[in-house]
Amino acid sequence: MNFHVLTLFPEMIEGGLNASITGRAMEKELVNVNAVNIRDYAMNKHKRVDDYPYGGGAGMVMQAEPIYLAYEDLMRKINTKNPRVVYLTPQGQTFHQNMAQDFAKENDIILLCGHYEGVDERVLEMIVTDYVSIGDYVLTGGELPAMVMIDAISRLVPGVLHNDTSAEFESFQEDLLEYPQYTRPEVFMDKKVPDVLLSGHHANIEAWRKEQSVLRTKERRPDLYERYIHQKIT
Ligand code: 6GU
Repeated sequence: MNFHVLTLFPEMIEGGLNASITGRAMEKELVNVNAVNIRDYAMNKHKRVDDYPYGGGAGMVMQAEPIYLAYEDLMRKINTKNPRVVYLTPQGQTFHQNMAQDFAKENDIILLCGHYEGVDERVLEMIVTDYVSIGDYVLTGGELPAMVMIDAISRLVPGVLHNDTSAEFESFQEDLLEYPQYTRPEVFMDKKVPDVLLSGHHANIEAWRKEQSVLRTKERRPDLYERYIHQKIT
C-alpha cells in the first residue's frame, strides 16, 4: 500500500510516521510513504508556491501550478490508473473507521496537504476525488490529518498488526468501545484486577468484557450507544 503525500513540509510526514507500528510497517515494506515536496515543482526562480487571493482577504493561497505539476509527475510514476486523491480540509467529510476500511482496499492513495488560507479551487476541481476532515476544529495545515489517515489505514493492512484478529474486535467495529485491559501486577496501589479475569473461565471473561464494553459506551459515548441499541433491535 503506497501513500503519496503532496506537501510543503515533507520532513513532517517523514519524521512523524517512522516510530512504532507505522515505522515497522514501512520497514517491512507493507506500507510505503512517499512525501513529495510541492516546492520542487515551483517553476519560478524564487520557488514561490503561494500568492495573494483574488478579491482580497487575509492570508495567502497555494497556487494551482506546482500542485498540478507534482500530481502529474506522480501519476507518471505510479501504476494505479485512477487513484483516490484526498484533499485534507476542515470542509471535508469527517474521517471515520468505516472510511479507513474503505481506503485500506486501495493500492495507491494521494494525499494533498493544504496550508495558508487554502488552495486555488481550480486544481482541486481537476484532481481531487475525496475531501476529508479529521474533526470540527481548525489546524494550520493538512500534514497532521494526513498522518492520522495514514496511521488509521496502515493498521488495517494485513501483517501490520501482530495478530490479524486485533483489528477486528476493537472500538467502533460494532459501535462499541473496547473493554478495560489489565496486566501485572495483580494488585497495584490496593487496586485489584477484576477476579473474573484471573478465573480462567473463558465464557465468563468474554461475557464480562462485552458487558464492560456496553457500560463504557453508554457512559462515555451515549451517541454510539444509541446507535448500538438501535442496530441490535433492527
Ligand atoms: Cl483535514 N485540515 C485542517 N487544516 N484543519 C483540520 C482538518 C484538516 N481536519 C480538521 N481540522
